[in-house]
Amino acid sequence: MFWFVSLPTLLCVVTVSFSEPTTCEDAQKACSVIACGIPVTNGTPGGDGRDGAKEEKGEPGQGLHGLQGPPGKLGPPGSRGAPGPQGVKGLKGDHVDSSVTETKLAKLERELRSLEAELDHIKNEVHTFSLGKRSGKKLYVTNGEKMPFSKVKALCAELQATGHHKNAEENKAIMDVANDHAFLGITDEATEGQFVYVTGGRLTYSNWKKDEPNDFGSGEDCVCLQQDGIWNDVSCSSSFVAVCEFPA
Ligand SMILES: [Ca+2]
Ligand SMILES: [Ca+2]
Repeated sequence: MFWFVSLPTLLCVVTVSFSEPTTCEDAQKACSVIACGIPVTNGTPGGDGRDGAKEEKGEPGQGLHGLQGPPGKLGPPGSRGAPGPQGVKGLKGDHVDSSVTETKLAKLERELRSLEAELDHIKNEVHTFSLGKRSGKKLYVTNGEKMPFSKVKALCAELQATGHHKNAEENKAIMDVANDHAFLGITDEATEGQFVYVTGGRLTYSNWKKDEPNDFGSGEDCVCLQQDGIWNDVSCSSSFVAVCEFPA
């Protein structure tokens, strides 16, 4: 009888008797014929030998870079972003409206014409009620108040009065409008005894009382027109009617 004992690396074919050898050596001793060897069978096909072991990645090459190509096509528009925060409110601008300007100008013109008419009316009233007296091209006006000469000068300057009487007719006009003793715009404050107009210039007409001007007492540097039309030098601090002269 033949037993085949298969082992991973050893196949032992033994022709033996009924005694039971445990190894080939035992069988060699016990068997008349012993054949020992490695069984040969057909193996799997080998590789083609081309695939070697994978090597590590090599260093970059040293060749020249090519020129940069043209820009690519414009991509599609992106989605609309969220609205930003509200800005600060700006200052109110100037509104130019020519129609408004013309309206204002027309209103000013109407007011100017109204003032001119009112001024003419006042001039007529002054003349009618003897608050003023016209003489030639001059108009003499008074408010009827008595005051020191310094206030008379300030009042007439504020009213932009001009000039002073320079003849008998104008002297009478002042006498009539004042209806009292009045200051004339004449003084010798700058040089004693040398009377001049307060607006400048030497006198071209005078109507002094006898023995005047006498610079009486502590001094008299202003001139008073008496109700009889003659002149007397008096103290500038005395109070007499103020009369101012305007072009008629
Ligand atoms: Ca004097
Ligand atoms: Ca005098």
